[in-house]
Amino acid sequence: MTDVVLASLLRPVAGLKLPDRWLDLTVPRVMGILNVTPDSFSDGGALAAAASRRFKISLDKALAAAESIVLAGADLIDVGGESTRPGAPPISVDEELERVIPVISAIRNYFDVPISVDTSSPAVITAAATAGASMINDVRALQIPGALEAVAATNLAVCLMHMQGQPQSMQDDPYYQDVVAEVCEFLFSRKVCSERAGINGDRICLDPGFGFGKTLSHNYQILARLHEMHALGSPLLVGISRKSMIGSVTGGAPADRLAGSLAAALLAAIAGAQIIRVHDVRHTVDALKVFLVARNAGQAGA
Ligand code: 7PJ
Repeated sequence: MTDVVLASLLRPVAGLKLPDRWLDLTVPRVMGILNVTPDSFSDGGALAAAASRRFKISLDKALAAAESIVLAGADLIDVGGESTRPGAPPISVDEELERVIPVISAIRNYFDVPISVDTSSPAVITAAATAGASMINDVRALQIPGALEAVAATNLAVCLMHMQGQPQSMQDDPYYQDVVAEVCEFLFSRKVCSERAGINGDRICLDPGFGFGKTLSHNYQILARLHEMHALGSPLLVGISRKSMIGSVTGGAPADRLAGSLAAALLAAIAGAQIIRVHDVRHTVDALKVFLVARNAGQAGA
């Protein structure tokens, strides 16, 4: 009996409500990353470098990048204008609006893919909703004053992520007694705050925030115990792609971390993570196809 209760507590949530559709999460979904930052560590800021010369070029390039993400099989596309890598400088709201809103509108015009927007700013949240976004991906878990209300005033889904500290200093000396318990406590309290503010539970997903105020050991403890986080009762989103927790183990620059990233994506999928945020969409989609066929074969034989 205890096993049955435990199994139902840890059963992954089956879907997420987006404004215009129900995102079925009984199979793992892939979120493709589209950075529109000059200082993005993984693409060298190529898109925004073009933006500083002539905006139209940037928009064309952003659309081309979005197209390749969609053709590679992404289920969601995550547009981000603020770099949150360790030590990154903050940017102004105006600059963030200028970077992301035209890209959201353009993607919305050309593709049917749900758009997630990597932002913490209430003004960007509101503008992103108007421009046709489906989800807010907030590494600060809607803690900036006005952010909860801004999401609640829309019908957008939201991803609440855990971070210890702030991007500028989060890797200085991260400390936890029990990293999984503390991450879960934080996410649960942010979920409760969001629901109290009027955001329905079926619109919320949660993310442990790999690399955000965590040592290598913390990151791998979370990955190893990821399945426990289903007890939070929300879909789990994870971003491990090309991060230093991969590079520290395999060596290599971010662009050379594909195999390690795929191993981590697969481990997350086996643990029941429902949305995997990645740079290498095609390869991750392929890896997850193999995972799914094996999972279905196991279920058919059971
Ligand atoms: C994450 C993110 C993550 C969510 C970044 C990078 C650093 N959003 N934004 N989860 N990471 N939800 O892409 O490596 O792990 S920025």
